[in-house]
Formats: sequence, structure tokens, C-alpha cells
Amino acid sequence: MCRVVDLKQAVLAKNETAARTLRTELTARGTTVVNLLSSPGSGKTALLEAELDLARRRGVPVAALTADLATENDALRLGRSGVPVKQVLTDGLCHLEAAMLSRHLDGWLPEDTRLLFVENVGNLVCPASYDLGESLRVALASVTEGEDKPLKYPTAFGLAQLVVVTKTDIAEAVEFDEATFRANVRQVNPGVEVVLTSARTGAGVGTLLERALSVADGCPAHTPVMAAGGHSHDGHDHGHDGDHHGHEAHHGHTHPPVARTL
Ligand SMILES: Nc1nc2c(ncn2[C@@H]2O[C@H](COP(=O)(O)OP(=O)(O)OP(=O)(O)O)[C@@H](O)[C@H]2O)c(=O)[nH]1
Ligand SMILES: [Mg+2]
Repeated sequence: MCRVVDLKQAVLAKNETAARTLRTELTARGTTVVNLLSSPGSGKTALLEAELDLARRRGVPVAALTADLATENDALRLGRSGVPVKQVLTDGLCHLEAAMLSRHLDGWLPEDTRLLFVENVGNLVCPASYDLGESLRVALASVTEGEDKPLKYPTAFGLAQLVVVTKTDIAEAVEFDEATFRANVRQVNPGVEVVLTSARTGAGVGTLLERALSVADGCPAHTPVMAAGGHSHDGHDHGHDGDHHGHEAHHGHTHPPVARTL
């Protein structure tokens, strides 16, 4: 048992080192990474299509790397924007790691890239524990997923530096309760900004681009309480499940694992 825990910690620690190196290298050349994570089908690619399009029209040099277990569907969609796009197939792995990202950027990422959007594998568990050298981590939730997702996936939402609600064009139809969602976000990540978006109407697309550019300009992103406690983006242990089996991670002092019989 201890050995398994040690192995997980070692994998995470190795990733933290790779992420720190990547962040330093990319920041030095003027590239800011935006890591997008959400459950499958929340609308990451659709929103990214709109972001890339807007960035291109505004003359901002952007690129996108999208990760999936299988298919090149997302890269084909994103590629229509005309900006550099790369598909990464993770070979069964449910998340990206910093070293993988590093390898894929080598010789591909254009030198002048200001923003690199990374669409993580659709999953609210595994990707949450892996820093990709990003300077802005965005957790997305669509209005159809239920207002309780921040509470059920406290690591993903608790470590986000920005929370994005997607598909707001259908919020009314699915009776999305924005106030409850915001209250739930506040519980796991006090002070984080929540941006309402719709890839269909274009709502919030400009806001997300502006937030990313602001971080690229050197304005500090939100520091989540979870991260400030020494549990993310700073080389320390996340205290989370870092395996590939998809168990929700639990944060030692805020969300102890609970087994209950109902
Ligand atoms: N109504 C509405 N539908 C949307 C919106 N954004 C995405 N969708 C739909 O939601 C579905 C999933 O969207 P994707 O962009 O593929 O979601 P994803 O998060 O990239 O999915 P994975 O990469 O598989 O995790 C598609 O049928 C989209 O057309 C939106 O803003 N409004
Ligand atoms: Mg996608």
C-alpha cells in the first residue's frame, strides 16, 4: 500500500518538476499556456473554436493542442480556424502530463505564439492533479451537468484559476440555477471568477480571451485557496489521487475521503 502511495507521489513530483521547467521556458519566450479541463462533452472544443477565431481576427498569435484517447475529431474542428493546431492521442491515459506536452511542443509550436490553449482529455478527475506548466487553469462546466459539479469534483474546481460555464444559450431550457452553481464554486474556491459563455451566441468568448491575455501580460491569475495551501502549481504534493483509474481525488484537510452507508 505504502509503495503504491510512494509511486503516485513520485509520479506527481516528477510532473511538477517538468511543469515548472516548461512554464519557465515558455514564459521566457513569451508564450502563456491556458489549460482547459472539464468533463467529456462540456463544450471545450466548441468554445475553443470561437476563441481561436476571435484571436485570429484580433491578430493575437495563438495555437491549440487538444488531447483525446482516440480520434482526431477535435483537431479537425479547431484546425478550421487557420491557427496552428495539434492533436495528441494519449494511448489510453486519461490526462496529459507536462513531459508529454513538452515533447509535443518541440519543433511544432511557432516561436511567436502568445497563447497556447491546451484542451485536456475530457475528464474531471485525472487531469486535475497534473500541472501542465500552464499560467491559467480553467475549469469548465456546462449548464446541463448540474449545479453540484464543483462540490463533487472539488479538486478540478478548487484548483481552477477561472471557472467557465458553457452552453448558457440553453440555460433556461435546462433550468440551470446560476446562483446555486456560484455558491458551490465559492465553497471549493473562494474568490475565483466565474465567466458565463456560449459558443453558439458568442457570449463570454471575448472575456475569456481577455483574461488569458491579461495573464500573458503579467497580471497574476487568481490563487486558489487549495493551491495557496501548498497543494498545487508550486511543486508540492496535491494530496490527490494521481493514478490513471479515474478515482476522484480527495484533498486531505478539506475533503477527507468518506465511506458511508445510506
Ligand atoms: N447549445 C449549445 N451546445 C453546445 C455549445 N458548446 C458545445 N455544444 C455542443 O455540445 C456537444 C459537445 O461539445 P464539444 O465542444 O465537442 O465538447 P468537448 O468538451 O470538447 O468534448 P470532449 O472533447 O469529447 O471532452 C456538441 O454537440 C456541441 O455542439 C454551446 O455553447 N451551446
Ligand atoms: Mg473536445
